[in-house]
Amino acid sequence: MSTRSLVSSINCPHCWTEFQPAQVRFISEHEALRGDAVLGDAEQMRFLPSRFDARGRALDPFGAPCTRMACVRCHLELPPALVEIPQTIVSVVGAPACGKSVMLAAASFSLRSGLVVEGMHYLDADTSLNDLTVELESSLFRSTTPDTPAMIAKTDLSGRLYRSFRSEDGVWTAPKPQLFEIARGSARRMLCLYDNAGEHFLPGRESAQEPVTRHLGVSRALVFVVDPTQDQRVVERLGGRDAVSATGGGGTVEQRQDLVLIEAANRVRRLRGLSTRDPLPFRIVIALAKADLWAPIASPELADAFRAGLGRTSVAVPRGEVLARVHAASSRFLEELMPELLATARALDPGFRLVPFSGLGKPPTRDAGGGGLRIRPQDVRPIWPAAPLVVAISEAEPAMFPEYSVREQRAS
Ligand SMILES: Nc1nc2c(ncn2[C@@H]2O[C@H](COP(=O)(O)OP(=O)(O)O)[C@@H](O)[C@H]2O)c(=O)[nH]1
Ligand SMILES: [Mg+2]
Repeated sequence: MSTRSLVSSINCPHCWTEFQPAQVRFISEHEALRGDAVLGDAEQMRFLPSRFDARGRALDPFGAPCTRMACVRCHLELPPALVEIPQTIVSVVGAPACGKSVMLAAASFSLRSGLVVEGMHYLDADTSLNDLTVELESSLFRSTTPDTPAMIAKTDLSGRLYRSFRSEDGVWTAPKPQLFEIARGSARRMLCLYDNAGEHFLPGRESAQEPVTRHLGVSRALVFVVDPTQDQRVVERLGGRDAVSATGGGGTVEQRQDLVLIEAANRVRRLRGLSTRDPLPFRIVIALAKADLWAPIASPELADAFRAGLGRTSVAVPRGEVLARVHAASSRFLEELMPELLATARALDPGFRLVPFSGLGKPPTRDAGGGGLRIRPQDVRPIWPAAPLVVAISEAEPAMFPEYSVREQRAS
């Protein structure tokens, strides 16, 4: 029998309870064991095994061998790899309609292609759990009708994206994690992401029993998605509200995205018991979305990289020195048009990183019928869609991605 090395502790990706691998519950297989105290009558009973068969499988009270595992507290199923591979939770946060869902779909689709980072493998850890990402990808990136215009639906505030469980202290809601196994050389990590609705990050929107943004208390990096086209000053430079909102920009919304960032940082501190003087426990990566729209007014270099309609896809993460130049150019752009966002980021994390990207690569259009914005899947040309996530993972796991760490950039 091969020896397995276990992680020292697991953070449940559903409810974030921390526990030791030896405490993991198993999901019973015998049909007489239907009904679970936490998940209700429709689910198989969860149990802490005391008997195992010769192959090391847990035996349920009726003697059936079991291999599916579940969390100690919420009893929701865990991919078995979680007991062996350390987990990296990355929080993706941003105001409503800033482009989070499009980014997640474009990033996971391109990461699967193997073309994003040399030598990096990326697999779904659990296809049934990852149905959200798979569904997001299928509307724009794997469409069976690539010439029919489509768009990703607005992320629900409740419903399918969340599951409920009962614990001693009431009924809780947990967002569905999307889990990927990433491997490079001999290093392996479980990457855990969530697609929250942007409304959940607006100040005052979190309730205790619906801890849908509580991943901020355990995550190893923060990807804060900013849509520059939601800012009035950018809107003016791009020809006004109507022009911007007709191309996928946030021309009709006016949100103080710097306040959403402050709210996220406050939640990070509150959930970890940090004082306002303590530095944040991770790096902030600011993902500047929809660069196809605003790069032309930002700098010639960015304009060149993101020229809309150029018809080329570029999913590989740019090299460290390109990332450094793009950070500097984006910083000058924000300094001029969104200085309070830049100042907020700098105050929260002096080492913050700016990474522009475009999930669609070109603007969607409104169909003649006056419906919503759509784009033909065959026209989608993501540019650097996974770069913000990869930079965030490289900040959390620098040994795995040395070429994107800041140390490397400064040396070059
Ligand atoms: N021009 C352009 N528009 C985008 C892009 N990504 C998203 N959009 C538009 O922004 C809208 C909101 O995007 P979505 O990902 O649903 O935002 P979320 O609320 O943050 O998840 C979409 O319906 C598109 O119209 C992009 O890369 N370029
Ligand atoms: Mg969304």
